[in-house]
Amino acid sequence: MALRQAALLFLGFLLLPSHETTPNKGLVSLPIRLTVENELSNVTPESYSSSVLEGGVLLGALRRLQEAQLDFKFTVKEDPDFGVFLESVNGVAGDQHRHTYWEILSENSGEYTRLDVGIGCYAPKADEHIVLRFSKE
Ligand code: B12
Repeated sequence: MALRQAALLFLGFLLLPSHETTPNKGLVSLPIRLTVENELSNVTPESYSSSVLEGGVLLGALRRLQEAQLDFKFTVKEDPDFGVFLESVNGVAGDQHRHTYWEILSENSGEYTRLDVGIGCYAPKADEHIVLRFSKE
């Protein structure tokens, strides 16, 4: 009898989904808002909704959005010291010679704060409004 119970227990354990197959299990998904704007042209700002896992980084939210939304795309490049640099958004790329780049801000009650780390390190809070602004240095 004890052997049967042990066998059933073992079988149950085997059938349990592994961490890899359900990586998000138990983790809370936080909604965030994203606006893409261009300080250097008159293009109307685009607004999107995405989500990030609690404690997850902005890069994850951008990837999720890119997968879900055909009209949002971005590219990054790897910096040896600071990690992930946001290179282009919706086909518009920063250019070192023209001193243009994508600035990353957080907006709250009309106040804009420049993030002090890049998209690979910043962990957005629930309902945070992130602004990607094409700017000149
Ligand atoms: C100049 C500068 C910039 C310039 C770089 C272009 C240029 N014309 O050189 C611009 C304005 C584009 C820039 C942007 C940002 N920056 Co900056 N930047 C600097 C600064 C003051 C000097 C870098 C430099 O010239 N080094 C000398 C050259 C010879 O070395 P380098 O290795 O080639 O430098 C490159 C990297 O520093 C890279 N770079 C610059 N900033 C950032 C930020 C991130 C996240 C990454 C991955 C790479 C990166 O660009 C440089 C040129 O290619 C440093 C502070 C410092 N004293 O190092 C901050 C610094 C690197 N930046 C920082 C930040 C946070 C940002 C932004 C995220 C700010 C924002 N909220 O928008 C953005 C990046 C946004 C994005 N698109 O991903 C932080 C990074 C902190 C961190 N741990 O992630 C630093 C350390 C400033 C700080 N807060 O103390 N930055």
